[in-house]
Amino acid sequence: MASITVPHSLMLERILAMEIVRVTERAAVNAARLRGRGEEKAADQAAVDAMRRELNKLPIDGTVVIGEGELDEAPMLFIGEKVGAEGGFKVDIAVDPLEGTTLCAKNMPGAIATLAMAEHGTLLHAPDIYMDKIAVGPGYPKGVVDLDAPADENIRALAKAKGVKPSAITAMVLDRPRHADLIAAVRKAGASVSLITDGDVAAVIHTADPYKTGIDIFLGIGGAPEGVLAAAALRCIGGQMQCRLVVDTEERRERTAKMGIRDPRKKYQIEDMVRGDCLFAATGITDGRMLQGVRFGDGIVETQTVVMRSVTGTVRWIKAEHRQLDKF
Ligand code: VTB
Repeated sequence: MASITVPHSLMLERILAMEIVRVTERAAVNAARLRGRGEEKAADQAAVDAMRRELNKLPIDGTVVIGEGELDEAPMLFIGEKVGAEGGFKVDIAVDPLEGTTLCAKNMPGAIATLAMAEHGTLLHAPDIYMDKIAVGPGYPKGVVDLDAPADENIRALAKAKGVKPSAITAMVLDRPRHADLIAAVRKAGASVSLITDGDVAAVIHTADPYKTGIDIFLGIGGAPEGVLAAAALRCIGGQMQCRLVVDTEERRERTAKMGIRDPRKKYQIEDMVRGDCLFAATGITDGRMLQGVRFGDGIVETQTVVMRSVTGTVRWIKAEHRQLDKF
């Protein structure tokens, strides 16, 4: 019989790609039970509890590097927390058990449970501050858009590279007063702006498939932890992303330094935020452009998850019917 030699670490990583689906599924189901109740904290806690429980069943020696905050402010899945069953594969984990707490509390589209996993020491330890971001999908020449270029220039460059007029480009931007000038500039360049109230991890991922999502580019300032998660997804599916932390106060400078970041003005590329191969998973909590939310049926709970693996670039859309969620 022919034997195939696959390194142990690669086999484990391949198995984990399926295992992490269970983690985001459980977090999504728990949060979904609290959809529309106006209780952001309770829904977040429910997602955190489930995610932590499931992570602790995995054969990993994991460290949370992007999590719910520092130890003193987050009781669970805090930055630096160890997760996983003993003696496993050494990994770093970025989690956002409930990305879009407000979306879930108001039962609005786009809340997801998400995580990324990578070899130990390869994920950027981003503080929970703002990050300026620009992202486009795969297939464009490298450097087609630039974080430091004016928005109208980026729109024109992207349109040219896509072979369309700027009017055929749609930019997704978080609906915040801080983006007033940015939104005006994008519109002035002729492009359309699709505003979202929350959920910029999914927004960045949308750029990878403009035909399906209608989104060509993500622009603007969102959370830094969300930036690292989105970078992990783009590392798997392709695309370009540039980011820079917004370190505008002394307090933020200190927190950034505490994370081991020496140059707070650094312009990050995807490879700086996710330095090796990674896994990414997200499960829908409420219905969104990308994922269907959790459906509670008669004895069946349905979830939809996307899971990606950078080693092969495989993207799986997993629709699951859970019949006995309370069993191990
Ligand atoms: C964004 C958004 C997230 O935080 O990253 C945002 O995509 C940034 O913070 O869903 P502000 O709300 O202060 O603008 C979230 O809303 C998550 O909290």
